[in-house]
Amino acid sequence: MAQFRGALIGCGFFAVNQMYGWRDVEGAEIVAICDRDPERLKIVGDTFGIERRYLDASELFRDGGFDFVDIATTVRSHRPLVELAAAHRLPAICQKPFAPTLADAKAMVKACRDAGVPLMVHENFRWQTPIRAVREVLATGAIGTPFWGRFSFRSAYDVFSGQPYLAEGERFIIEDLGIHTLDIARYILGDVTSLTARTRRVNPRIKGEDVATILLDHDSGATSIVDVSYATRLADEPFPETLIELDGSEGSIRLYKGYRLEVTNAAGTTTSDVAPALLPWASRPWHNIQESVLAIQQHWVEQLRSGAETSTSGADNLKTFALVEAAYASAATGQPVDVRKLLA
Ligand code: NAD
Ligand code: 89V
Repeated sequence: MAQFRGALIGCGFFAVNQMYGWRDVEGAEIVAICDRDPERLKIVGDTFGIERRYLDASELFRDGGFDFVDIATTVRSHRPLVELAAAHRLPAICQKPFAPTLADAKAMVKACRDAGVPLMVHENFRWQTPIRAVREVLATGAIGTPFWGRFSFRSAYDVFSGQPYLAEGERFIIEDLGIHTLDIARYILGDVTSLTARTRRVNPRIKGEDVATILLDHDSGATSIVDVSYATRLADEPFPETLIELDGSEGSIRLYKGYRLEVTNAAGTTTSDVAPALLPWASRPWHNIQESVLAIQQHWVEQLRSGAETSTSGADNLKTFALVEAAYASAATGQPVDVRKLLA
């Protein structure tokens, strides 16, 4: 099978998962890496045996010798790096959050479209085993037509120890974590017409909001709630599980903590274990996320080979990113926001 050659830019905290993922993916390998921090470049280069190492992304692109680029840097560099990839007519994967603003994200989609190259946002949460299990049950019609949902991520996990920059931004939980939860809401219940959001900051040691409650109106007529918190101390810490409740015309679905899926309808209640695999390189509690990294990267290779659009293409992710912008706008004004206007 033909092997796609990739270059990875950004060798930080999360990129290590992506590098393990690439090691396991069938049909692709990373042949070059880049980070402006020589220490990170050395750690990742030595760990994964990558000889071609660059401190500067322009030099990496100038030398070439790869078929796609995987951008694993933090958000400020996403637009310039995606535009660099487009300028070199190279397919690109870009980590979430897609961009600092929706205007930047739209420009990135246009740059890749104009260059005729695929762009995928590394929005991996919809690739988690339990999330896919919920969507599969829904697709069987077991609960009829869904009319209400709740997508909930509440935790007191110290996310700042691994990602200290999260404490420093004006925006925190919606942009960093809620973006995943909003994407899951779209993935399960479809696109959104309008939303209303409330936020607050509980932890005084951080700059941005660490609690958000968002009410979504879906195209289908369903209503859902996305609620996220890093200020919720629980007896049994659920990080990084997204819990889901869905009510439909014929029954209900519940995804409980511990990856327990419960489906109730006229036939009764069935319960199943939808826990993710613990990959050899993964560690609890991150294994759910780590498995989804492998899954999304394998999906990228398959779509690259077939020429089909990826599930979380740039164009698709604009609709998730618009929810992030809408949530901040709604929280600031106290008013609902028409999401369709942002996307027009
Ligand atoms: P990090 O700060 O640990 O790593 C980023 C690395 O990129 C750093 O080593 C930095 O030196 C390098 N870098 C930044 N700009 C660069 C540039 N222009 N050229 C070359 N190198 C550059 O950050 P992180 O925690 O690994 O997060 C990276 C991205 O991954 C963020 O966008 C974050 O939101 C995302 N992330 C996603 C998930 C997920 O589940 N999808 C989880 C964690 C982080
Ligand atoms: O997605 C992220 O960037 C991470 C985490 C998975 C912990 O939310 O912050």
